[in-house]
Amino acid sequence: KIPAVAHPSAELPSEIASNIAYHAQYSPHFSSPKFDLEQAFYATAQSVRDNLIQRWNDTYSHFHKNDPKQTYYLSMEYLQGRALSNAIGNLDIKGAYAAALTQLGHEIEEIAEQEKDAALGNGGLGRLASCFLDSMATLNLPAWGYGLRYRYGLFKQKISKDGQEELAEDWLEKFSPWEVVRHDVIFPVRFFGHVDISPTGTRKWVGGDVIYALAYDVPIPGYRTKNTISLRLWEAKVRAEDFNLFQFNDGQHEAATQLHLKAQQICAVLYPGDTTENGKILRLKQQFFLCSASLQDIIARFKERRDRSGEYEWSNFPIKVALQLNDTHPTLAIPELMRLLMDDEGLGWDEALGVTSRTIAYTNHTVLPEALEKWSQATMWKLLPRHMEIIKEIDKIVHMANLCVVASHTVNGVAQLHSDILKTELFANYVSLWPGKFQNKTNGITPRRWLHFCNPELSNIITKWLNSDAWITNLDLLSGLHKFANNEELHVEWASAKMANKRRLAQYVFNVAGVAIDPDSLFDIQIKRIHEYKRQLLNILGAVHRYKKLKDMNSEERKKVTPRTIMIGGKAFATYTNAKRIVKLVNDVGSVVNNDPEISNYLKVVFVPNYNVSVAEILIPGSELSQHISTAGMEASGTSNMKFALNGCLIVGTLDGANIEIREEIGEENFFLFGAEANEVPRLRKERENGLFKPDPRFEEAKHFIRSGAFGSYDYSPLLDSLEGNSGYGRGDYFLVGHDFPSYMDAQARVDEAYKDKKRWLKMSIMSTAGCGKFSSDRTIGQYAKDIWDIHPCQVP
Ligand code: 26R
Repeated sequence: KIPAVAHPSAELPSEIASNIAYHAQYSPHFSSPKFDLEQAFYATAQSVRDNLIQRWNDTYSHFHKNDPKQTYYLSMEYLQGRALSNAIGNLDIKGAYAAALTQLGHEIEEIAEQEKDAALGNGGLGRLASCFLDSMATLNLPAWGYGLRYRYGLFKQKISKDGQEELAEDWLEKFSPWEVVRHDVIFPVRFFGHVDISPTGTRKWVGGDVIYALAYDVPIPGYRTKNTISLRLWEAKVRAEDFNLFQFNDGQHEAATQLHLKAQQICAVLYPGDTTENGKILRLKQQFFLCSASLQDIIARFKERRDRSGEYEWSNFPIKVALQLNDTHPTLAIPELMRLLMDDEGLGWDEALGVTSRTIAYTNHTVLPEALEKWSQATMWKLLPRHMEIIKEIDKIVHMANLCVVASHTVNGVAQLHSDILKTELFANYVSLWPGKFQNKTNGITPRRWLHFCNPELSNIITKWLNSDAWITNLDLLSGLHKFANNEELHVEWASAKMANKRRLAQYVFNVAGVAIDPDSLFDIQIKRIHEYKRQLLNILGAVHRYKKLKDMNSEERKKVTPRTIMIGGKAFATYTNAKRIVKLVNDVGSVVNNDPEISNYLKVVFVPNYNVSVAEILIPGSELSQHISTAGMEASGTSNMKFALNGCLIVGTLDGANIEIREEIGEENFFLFGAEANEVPRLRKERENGLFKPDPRFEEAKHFIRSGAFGSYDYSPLLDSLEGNSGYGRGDYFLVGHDFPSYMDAQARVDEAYKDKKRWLKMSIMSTAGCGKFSSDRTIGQYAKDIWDIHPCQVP
């Protein structure tokens, strides 16, 4: 029997149970009224969503009434992960929901695990956008996210004997309980066509295909505040008028549904392959779709609020609207805003450019040449003829980053070193022109998801020792732990939390990789996109050398070795051949090492499949050492380094990206540093090219061991040759794996020594957490709000 329906924001477990039961009964998503894990998840999520909708509507009304300046964050990627425990946690109602589910015969943890990750992104940039949304909501800032509702998320990674296989990730298979479709929020977006010029000289973009953008909203609750903001995701649609019923009945089914197909393609996947011309056009279509729909929406809201308060002035637009471009992917917002202002609103060029550049700011996330977007003019003239006219007027070639620098008021990098490199290298020519335009905003992470929710054991200990949980929204308070760094009582608690997390992680690894790992061994983790500059190859060569050394020892010598479990996880872009070879190599090394009975007590090498946000939430709390070992100057910031350090994990790393600032904050004695510095890299590359490099014998041994076939018959020579001089596959070891190898091995030896001294290790671990105050995304977003957006909190009472 189903109890009476209670108010959606019920707080009593019995009322919540009744809400959940209501959804299990009346939400028509499943045919039979079972209440198994899956159905219980959907019913629970819908009950939480009801609760959020009230706060969400209140927030929108409050913003609408107060009409503050608002930030719109434009991003092609969001890596939201799971939402249920995050929402319950941010609303601070976990206890009541857990009790309600117990009443209904379920456990909240098990229910939460039913949820599929929303993986509408591929890496750091996407997860940063999601952490930013959490902070914007928590800081009560009038801010929104805009993105695309991809039909399939980032691919699912399967590991077979051939290495990585990609499968479509059907995250919407059984619907998402979080999104709300807004049937009244729909805008036309044009592609192709031509520019008509009237006798008076005004220009109008006409013809081509018109596809509609329909809004799907996802609620983003703040932590311990009523404020709940929106992530608005656009889906591509066609109208009934575009369905040619006559043609269809005439048997021309394809012709009649052509536009439907084009619409479907736009939001099918994130980063469709762009080696073909068709692929490039589709990428540009996606980017323009996001920009055009979002701008129409923003302008509609601006007009609605201006109409209410009297006449609207376009010069007020930048006083009400801040647009942040998450990398160059939404650059087309610049010419689209110009076009809307000039062709639809009748502004002149100078006026339109003034409004545009005062509205838009741009964040750069990479200096890698292959990741800097450049588009062929021919393609752009075809797809967006009017925008090309505008772009040509602003700049001569379609280099997206340059266009952003020219047409924005602020450009920022994402860590101090990266922002410095932008000024001295990538954008050096612009600095003299606009010295005040360039800023640094060191990245951050949300301490809610990345400590409080994913590591409740440690969170409780911190709260107990700080006598308050205020650190959750004021992360600088973690520095209060410094004075307990040598406290033995804290050491016992700290170690036991870590052990609990290690056991959970070991169980997970056994389930997904079938490898039994020892929770008493040192857990060493590297998880991130697989890329040559991130140097997973350095890690695995180090592991191979460690294995070889162990093989050469007798059993007495081995007993003195610190046992290690090396875990590597991450996805390789489907067409990135060397990255896929690295995935296969890690797996092949693991197969041999983990099945070697002599060695198995001292070393395990595990590839953790299908790395994503939820997997990170299990791995990071259980980590003791993590590797952030990019070639100096190449990792713009990195954000998992912050997550690991926050969870008391030590870092072996280079002086790159945010590593530098983390090391500064936690103390150099608590960081295992190695490798060349960014300013040495060009010289070292040159020396390598000129044959002046003398490889360390350990580096030669490790490569030789792989070439000898010790890890199977697969031909790894193309991969290993990339570490050699400039011949054949050789690319002169562009990423300096060879140069940094000896200092990497030395740093790893220091790790082994430090781990033997439990007290010292625990102290370093506590110092890591204590020093992480700076790396809250609340701090980062506070700085964007003040220094770039000029927006202020607008809290729902
Ligand atoms: C369009 C295509 C070429 C493309 C290039 C690069 C698509 C996506 C990317 C992703 C890049 C921009 C990215 O994720 N960068 C990461 O941003 C993080 C957040 O700022 C940084 O921490 C991280 O160092 C950086 O690699």
